[in-house]
Amino acid sequence: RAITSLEIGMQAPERSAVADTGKGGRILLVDDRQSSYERLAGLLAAEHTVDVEPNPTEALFHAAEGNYDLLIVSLDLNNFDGLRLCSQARSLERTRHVPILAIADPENSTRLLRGLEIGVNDYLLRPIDKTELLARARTQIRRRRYTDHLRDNVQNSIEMAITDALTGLHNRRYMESHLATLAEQASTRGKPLALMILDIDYFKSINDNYGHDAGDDVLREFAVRVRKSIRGIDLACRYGGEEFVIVMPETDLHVAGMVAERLRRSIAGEPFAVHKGTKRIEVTISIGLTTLEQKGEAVADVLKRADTALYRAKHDGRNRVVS
Ligand code: GH3
Ligand code: MG
Ligand code: MG
Ligand code: MG
Repeated sequence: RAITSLEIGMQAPERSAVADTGKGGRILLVDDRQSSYERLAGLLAAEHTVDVEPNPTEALFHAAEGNYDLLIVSLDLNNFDGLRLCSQARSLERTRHVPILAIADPENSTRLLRGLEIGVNDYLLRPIDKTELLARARTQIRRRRYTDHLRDNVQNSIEMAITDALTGLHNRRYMESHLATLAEQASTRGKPLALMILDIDYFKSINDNYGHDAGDDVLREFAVRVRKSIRGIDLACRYGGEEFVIVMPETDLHVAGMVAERLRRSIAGEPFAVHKGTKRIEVTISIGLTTLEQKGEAVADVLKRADTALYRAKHDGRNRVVS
């Protein structure tokens, strides 16, 4: 357990309302010389929350678990190579993005050069000047928050581009970009691949009788039941308005038939709550099911075959699975 700044008698500053100043950060200070870390922690505590860890092996663990904005690492450790700690922090997924500020005695300045090569972001030479320490810490923390923010934005954009907003399932574009890959993998590995198209029966009359919002409720609840029926490696997407596609790798026609039938029953067997649960309506679906027939078969042909099976399911009376 790292020693907290509170334990060495300092007040943790507020985090709120200081976001763009680079203040209010969470700092892990790795230093095993007490006189040094007490002074540094004291200076930093004016603007940040500081945890001190004298044991570098422990420090790596805390850095990975602790969600820090900045690591300050002394390269003058008595019992460990601070550079090694920096390079380990750089190679771990959980600490890769945490900036490192290195501190060294002037006689250890060659280590600083090595540190910069392995990804240390900035450094300070002892004796440490308070203003400079705080300024450099703020700069790194600001940069860290900004790049985190950018990374989150990129993540969100990717997520939005591949997700259907109403149901949270994948969208058609994502399915189409992955189906070919899944089919190729199945072909080269000699494994089966099943694909089904599901279409809600008389969905238009649900909209007509209960309103468009009720229709949306049904689509959302339908997606929940789909998710419960499939495995993590299966790919479920909203293919069109009330039409869905499920791709099941390593699944033959027999097993896929059982999954489809279970799904059909999970829809027909339990009425759907709409209008905030004030009304419950019966819903059924029809499913067209097929598998990849030969190696290298075009996915368009597989989809077409599933669609033909779906058409027959509709024609034969709906609420059924046809393969
Ligand atoms: P079938 O049994 O032959 O499938 O009949 P159906 O009424 O389900 O089929 P049809 O394709 O005629 O109607 C689909 C309807 O789905 C028409 C469209 O207005 C509605 N729809 C499409 N997207 C949405 C949506 O996001 N929300 C709602 N509420 N309705 C939608
Ligand atoms: Mg239709
Ligand atoms: Mg329909
Ligand atoms: Mg339809």
